[in-house]
Amino acid sequence: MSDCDNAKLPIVIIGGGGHASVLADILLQQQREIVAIVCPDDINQRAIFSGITHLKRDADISRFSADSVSLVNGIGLMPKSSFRRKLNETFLSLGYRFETVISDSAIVSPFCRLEVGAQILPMSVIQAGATIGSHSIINTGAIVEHDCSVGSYNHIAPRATLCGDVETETNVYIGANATVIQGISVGNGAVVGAGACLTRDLASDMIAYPAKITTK
Ligand code: JB3
Repeated sequence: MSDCDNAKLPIVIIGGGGHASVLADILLQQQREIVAIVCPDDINQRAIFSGITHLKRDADISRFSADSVSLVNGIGLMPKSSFRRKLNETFLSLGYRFETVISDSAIVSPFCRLEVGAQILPMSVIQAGATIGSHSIINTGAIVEHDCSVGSYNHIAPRATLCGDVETETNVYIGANATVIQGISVGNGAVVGAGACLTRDLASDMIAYPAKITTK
């Protein structure tokens, strides 16, 4: 099912905002050791991080050797943003590995494939035959139906639904509560707006907006 190795290394989380807090919550419930949160800003207002060492610079990650920790990128991927990917590529080039995070409440078919660094958040569903590309986020309550192929560095936002056989390329953003009907392809860097219903293929870098509802 997963490309991740099962060595339970201590975790370093990059980022200290909302997405990082959700990932920390999943990992702490799974009794994983989080040895540091790396974030330039104050994290004291988030109780979930209390007691965890706070490092302020990404360069501080080098205090841990690449083979002694597993990294979790806690910076969320927003439309057209490449920051999350750049950070990953920097640390991958230094020999670090990224943890595949799977919430205990997600429903993940044993017949799907999760590539390394994927983040599968609470109550999401990944059905048989689906593939989730490396470093993609399947956010809370999202549904990836049978035989979908989600590319790398995607964000499938909360409660979005990919019906069967949908294919997304790299760096795709599917907004909250959007629906992509069966068999549709979504190109690199494309965005499906929150609440939209995509019924035809979407080319690279295009944006699909939700239909406007007009009332008299
Ligand atoms: O849609 C949902 C459910 N969640 C969104 C998530 C996927 O993406 C959420 O609503 C946010 O819009 C976004 O969450 P994220 O990335 O956690 O955003 P924010 O809460 O603004 O936190 C960003 C964190 O990254 C902050 O703690 C920043 O200090 C930190 N940060 C910024 N630049 C950095 C850097 N951290 C590191 N390590 N290095 C940086 O260069």
